[in-house]
Amino acid sequence: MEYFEEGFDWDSFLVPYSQAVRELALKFNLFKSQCEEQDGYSHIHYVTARLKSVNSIIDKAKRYSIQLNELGLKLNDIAGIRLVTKFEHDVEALAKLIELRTDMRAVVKKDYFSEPKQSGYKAMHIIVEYDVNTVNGFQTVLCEIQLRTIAMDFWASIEHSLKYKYKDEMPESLQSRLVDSANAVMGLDYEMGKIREEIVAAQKMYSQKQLTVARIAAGLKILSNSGNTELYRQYADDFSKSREEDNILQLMLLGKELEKDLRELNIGTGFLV
Ligand code: 0O2
Repeated sequence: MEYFEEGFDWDSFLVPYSQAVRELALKFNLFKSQCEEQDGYSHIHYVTARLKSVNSIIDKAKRYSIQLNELGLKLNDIAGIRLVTKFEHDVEALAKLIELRTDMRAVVKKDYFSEPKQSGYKAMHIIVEYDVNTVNGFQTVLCEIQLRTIAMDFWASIEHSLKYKYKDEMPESLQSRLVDSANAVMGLDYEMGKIREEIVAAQKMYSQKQLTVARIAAGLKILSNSGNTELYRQYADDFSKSREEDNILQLMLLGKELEKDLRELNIGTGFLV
């Protein structure tokens, strides 16, 4: 099969995929930060994105006997997004959220959670159709969104490089050690899942505290710049005390009061605690 035909321009072919990868990475990163700001917790721990290299595309196309003119329809991971989560629970929640999105259409779901691969690989893959508008017009491309836990991501990245090193000739002893370590990963994910609620609550409290402290500090700066020295001193003292006592409730109340006073003084528009 010839993958370097005259007239076939790989760079142009990859433009919409490259755009899809960048747009989707941005969207999922925004989703992550909005959830953190709003709820103090995001199902996404981090996002990675990659465009498959021409070399890997050709290798895979050869493996599956995919013709050059069939790549767009039959190779669904040219554009790849990976959403790494802390817990398996987050994977399920994210899969549901992806299916509800209106800017992409989930067309295939591969559930390697219910049925892990023989290698030990455990993840959820969702193939979506995604519309891009490039300078050359509109195009719908397929993109593979992989959802996996941080523990499985660690295992998979190691296993992937070993697979790359050994191709199809990985020694059996190494294969079986990898299966053992995949089982250990599954055990870890299971154990962490059991204390998930406690961990999530602690994280929410921590980010709520960070946010409140940052906002009070911003409010205090506004107050200081406005010349209300006495009120500033009073708030600054209460702020230091609440911080020292590590009293989140007191900090939140202080923030609310500061917000009210700034409003009444007609300064610091947009300051919210
Ligand atoms: P890269 O470098 O990530 O692009 P395939 O399993 O690839 O022959 P299919 O049906 O397209 O066929 O695959 P699937 O199940 O959707 O998986 C594609 C991608 O999932 C792989 O991409 C890997 O990223 C990941 N993956 C699947 N199985 C395993 C596994 O056993 N171990 C690891 N580490 N990753 C896996 P590529 O093309 O391999 O590579």
